[in-house]
Amino acid sequence: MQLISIIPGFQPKNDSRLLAKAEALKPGLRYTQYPAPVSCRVNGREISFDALPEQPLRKGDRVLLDFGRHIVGRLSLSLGQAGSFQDAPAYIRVAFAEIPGEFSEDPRQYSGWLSSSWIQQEEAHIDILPAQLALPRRYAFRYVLVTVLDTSPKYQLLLRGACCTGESSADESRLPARSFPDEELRQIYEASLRTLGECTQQVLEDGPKRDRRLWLGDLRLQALTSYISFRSIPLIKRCLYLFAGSRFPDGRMSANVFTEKEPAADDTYLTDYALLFLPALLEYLEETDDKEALEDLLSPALFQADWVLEHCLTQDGIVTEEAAAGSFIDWSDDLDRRAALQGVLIQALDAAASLCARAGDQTREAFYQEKAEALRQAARRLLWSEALGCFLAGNQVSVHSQIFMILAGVMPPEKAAQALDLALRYPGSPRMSTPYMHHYYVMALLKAGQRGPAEKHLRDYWGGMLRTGSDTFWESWDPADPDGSPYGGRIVNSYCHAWSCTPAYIIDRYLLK
Ligand code: RAM
Repeated sequence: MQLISIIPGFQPKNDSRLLAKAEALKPGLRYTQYPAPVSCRVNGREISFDALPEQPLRKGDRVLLDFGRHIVGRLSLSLGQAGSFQDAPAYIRVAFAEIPGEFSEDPRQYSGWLSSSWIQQEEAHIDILPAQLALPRRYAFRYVLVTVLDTSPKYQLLLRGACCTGESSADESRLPARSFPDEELRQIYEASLRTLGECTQQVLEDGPKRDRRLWLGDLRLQALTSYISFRSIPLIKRCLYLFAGSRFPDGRMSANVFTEKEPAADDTYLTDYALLFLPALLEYLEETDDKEALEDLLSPALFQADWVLEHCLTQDGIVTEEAAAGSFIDWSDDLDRRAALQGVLIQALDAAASLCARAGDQTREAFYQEKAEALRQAARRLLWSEALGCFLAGNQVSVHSQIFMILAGVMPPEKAAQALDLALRYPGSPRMSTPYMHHYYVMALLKAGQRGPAEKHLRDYWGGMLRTGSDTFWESWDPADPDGSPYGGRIVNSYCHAWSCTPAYIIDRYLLK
C-alpha cells in the first residue's frame, strides 16, 4: 500500500482565528547536554572514547559511536589533525542511526516509495583543521558512524570530541513516580515514555527521524499516553487546533498537517484518521474540561462524522468499498478495510454523541446515538458470519475487522475473545504489522475481558523490540518478518515512533490498577 496523494491545485482552507490560537500554544524547546558516547569502535575494534583523540584516522577508517540512549538533537564534532601539513581538505561522511541495523543497509540500494532523503547522513569537506563541525540538521539517533572518505598521504584526521544536544518540549519533571511488579514491565513503560518524549517537539511528531510531523492517528495515541505522563496539555490542544485550523476546502480534515512554515493541511485524506479527531477531542475534554476547545472544535469535529455519513455509506448502512480503500487502519496491501472502518465510524459517532452531550445539545446527541446504533445493527446483519463466529469484510477474515468491531461494541462480548483468536489463526488472514494496530488489539482484548492475554501480548510484542537492544519503540514491527518495511526498505523506517508509545498508557490505566 503506497500512501501518495497529490491533488492538483490543492489549497488548504485556513482559519486564521484557530491557527492564531495554535500558534500561541507553541511550546518552547528544552535542551539537554548529553555526555560522551558510552562506547566507541574504530574499524570494528572497541577502544575507550578517551583514547579516540590520539587515534590517527586514514582514508577508509570508520568510527562507530554509541551514545547509550536514543537522542533527538544536534551533533557537533571536534576535529583535529596529525602528521604533516594539511595539503588537502578532509572529507568525511557522518551517518546517524536509531538502531545498528540501519548501518548494515546500503543507502544506494534503497528503492522504496518514500524519499531516500530521509536517510540520515551527511558528507562534509573540512578545508582547515582543527575545526568544529556542526552537523546541519536535527537528527534522531543513538549511533553515529564517521567514515573518513579521504585525507591525504601527508596527514591524518583526529576525532577529538563529540558534543550532543537533545531537543524536546516534554517536561520530564512532570513524570509521576511509579513502582512496577517486575523489571520487564518497568523497561517497557520507560521505553514508551522515552519514545513519546522524543516525539514531543513543537508539535507531537509521528517520528523524529521521519516524517517529523503531525499525523492524526498518531496524535490520538500520543495524547492518551501524554495524559498519564508528561501532560503536555497545551501542546495537545495546539495539535487539535492545527487539524481544525487547516483543512480541505470542503471542511474535511487532512491526515497530517505541515507546520514548519504557515500551517498547511496535506492533500491526503484518510477516512479513519479524520474520524479519529472525534475520540481525540472527547478524550482531551475528559482530561481538561476545556470549554474554549469544546466551543471552537465541536463543529469541525462533527463535520468529519457528518461528511462520512453523507458520502461513505451504502443504502444498507455499511461503509463503501471506496471509503474503506481510502482509509489507513494498518500497513497491509491485502487487507479489506470495510469492517474495520465501520467500527471506527461507529466509535466516532459515539464520540460525537458524547461531545454534543457536553455541549448540552440533546437533539444532536440523540441523532448520533441513533446513527451509531443503526450502523451496529447493519454490521451485525451484514458482516457477521454465524458459521465462522466472526466478522467478515467481503469474504475476508482479519483480526483488524474483529478489533474494531469489538471496540465499537458491535461484537457480542462473549464471542469477542473467540473471534480474535480465530482471526489470528485463520489461514491467509492479513497480519498486523504496526504497533498502532497492536495497540488496538490489546485494547480489544481488554474490552473482551481478556486482561491476562492483553498483558502477555504487551510484554511479548513491545518487549520483543526491546530484546533486540532498542531503547525506543518502532513504527513497524512484525516478529515474523523482522526486516519488513511498509516502504520497500527498512533503512527509512522510523525506530522511535509516536504510535508505538502506548504501553505506558495501557500499563497505567489497565494493568497496574
Ligand atoms: C506514516 C507516518 C505516520 C502514519 C502514516 C499513516 O508515514 O509515519 O506515523 O500515521 O504513515
